[in-house]
Amino acid sequence: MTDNYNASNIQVLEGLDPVRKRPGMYIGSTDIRGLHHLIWEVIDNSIDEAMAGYCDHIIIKIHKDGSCSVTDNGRGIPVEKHPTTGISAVETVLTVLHAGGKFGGGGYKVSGGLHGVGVSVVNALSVRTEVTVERDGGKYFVAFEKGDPAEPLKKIANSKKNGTTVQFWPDDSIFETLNFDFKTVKRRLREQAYLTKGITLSFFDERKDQENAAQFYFEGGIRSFIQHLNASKERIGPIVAVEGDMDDVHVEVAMQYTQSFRENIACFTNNVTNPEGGTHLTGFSMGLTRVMNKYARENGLLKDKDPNFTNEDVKEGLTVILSIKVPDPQFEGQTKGKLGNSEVRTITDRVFSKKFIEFLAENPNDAKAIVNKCALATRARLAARAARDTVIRKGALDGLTLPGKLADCASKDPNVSELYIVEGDSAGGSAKQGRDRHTQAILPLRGKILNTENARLDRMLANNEIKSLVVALGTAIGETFDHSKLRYKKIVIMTDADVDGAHIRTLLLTLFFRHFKELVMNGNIFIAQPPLYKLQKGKKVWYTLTPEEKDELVKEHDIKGDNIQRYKGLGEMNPDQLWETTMDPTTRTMAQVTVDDAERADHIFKVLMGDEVPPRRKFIQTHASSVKDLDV
Ligand code: 0RA
Repeated sequence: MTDNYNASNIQVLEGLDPVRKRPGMYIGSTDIRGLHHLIWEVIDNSIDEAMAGYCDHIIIKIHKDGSCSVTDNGRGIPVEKHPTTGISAVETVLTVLHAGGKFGGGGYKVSGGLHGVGVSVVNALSVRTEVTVERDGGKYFVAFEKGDPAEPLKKIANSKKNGTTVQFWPDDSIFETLNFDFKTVKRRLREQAYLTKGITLSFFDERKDQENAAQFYFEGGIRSFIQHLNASKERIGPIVAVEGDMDDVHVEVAMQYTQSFRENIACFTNNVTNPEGGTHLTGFSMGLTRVMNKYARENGLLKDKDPNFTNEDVKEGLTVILSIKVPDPQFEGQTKGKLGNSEVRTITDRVFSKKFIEFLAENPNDAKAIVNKCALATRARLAARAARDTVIRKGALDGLTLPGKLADCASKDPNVSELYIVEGDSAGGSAKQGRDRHTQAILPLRGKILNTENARLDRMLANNEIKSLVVALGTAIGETFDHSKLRYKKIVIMTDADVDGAHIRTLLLTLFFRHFKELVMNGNIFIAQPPLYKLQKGKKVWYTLTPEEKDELVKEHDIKGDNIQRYKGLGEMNPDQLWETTMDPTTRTMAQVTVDDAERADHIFKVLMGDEVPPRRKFIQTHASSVKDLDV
């Protein structure tokens, strides 16, 4: 136990007013994602307590009244008075921005980093927050409203236990929705349970009639995570799991090769995902490539004439969980999704390489299987490059010749330019006439495009629809991809609101996700939302996106049958209508495509693009796409 850790370790920084004024600054947004951020924040605090070794069970409840509570069996937040503020430590932690055990040293060795805005932010954004602490032989209670003290801390009972419960009621004047999503929370808890070996996470959703509950405990930690991720794949060799410490940094890696073409690497720092990787990933990749080449050469598996494996070759088909714990994480990148600590590169490389070399030496048969897989990747890469070079030599990707059917915009400034990818020639025609020629380019696609889920580059570039798109984007593709050459800041997928349209949209999303992931990560991809209905009464016209909206308007304005038109496709709209309803930047609604979670996206794309038809159909019908609504 850390006896010398008490109320004086908690530093005082700032009040809570700014949080209610600009919630987005603290939790990203006030939509469903921001709402979930509140739960993550509270859970992260308990997980921190678990990582510090004081807690092994966390119970998360969504209550009937929409509130959420998180209970842990940790030490309990200290309840004695704080020397500078004169209020208790628990009240300080809840009412002062950035106050918490993590700040000021001497507290936890590591903490969640990105999400570490502090539980005070949750308090500020909730109409009520109640905290119950059990420690020092007592049970204590304190309550807040919108971040302000409501009921002072008092002892309410004796207790021999230790632990903390935080229950909060999110503020409906701040959040667009208060409806926590069972599946989102469950997915997060599963992930956290994998990352924190030996912890039990219990989840109860009491809102529904039928009980919704889940419990996670993984003895194997990230090794179990790999097992889960590779469950439906053809595996090569066993799961390799290594772990070690260096200079206060703890490194854990679990990995396994599969027959797939793709790499699937998830990185975490202090249990927070780093979708954009960072120095730990660089260190791991460098170590992996170097060790593989050395082993293959020393054991005659690579001959003198053979070129070295590239980084890409050794990662093909590899599933990896890379999880590190570092005392002072620095995050970079637009979305703070990338670890920046430079010392972590060498540390990850050394810790991983040392253990991986031992594994190869002790398991020669597995080593051979893995090296053979890499050699196969090299051959495939060289063949694909040769094929692509031929394609390029024939002028296919000649950046200078934009495809004939592209109606480009006049502006050459990517920041104001938009590319509309439109299903079918007739809709393409309407879009060309209706658009703002200065900023909007139109690329009509004929029919279905190639499914790129499992296609190699050479085959993709042999497909005319894809080739046109790649040339229009300007970024090139594969190794030569260059985001700075993107010709349009917004790329808008505009397809019909029927099953065929959904299919084409999915094929395009697969293409972007698999081969232009940076565009998705950067928020360049959008989905147009053409209306389903046109209603008319006298001179008044309404367009609606959903049947529900239509029904409401029909009732409200007493509109009779003849004046309701249902659009079956974009082609039915004349150019003016298409402009007015779907393309006019001042009135249109578009959905921005985001990748929330690489694992989830990987799964979704597998379901959508794999060979099994029933799950795909069901998915398309229920979700349409993984998008977030956004007025642009
Ligand atoms: C600071 C110091 C100590 C515990 C905590 C914070 C703590 C915070 C949370 C938030 C949720 N659950 C928590 N559990 C513990 C402990 C100081 C000591 O006992 O020496």
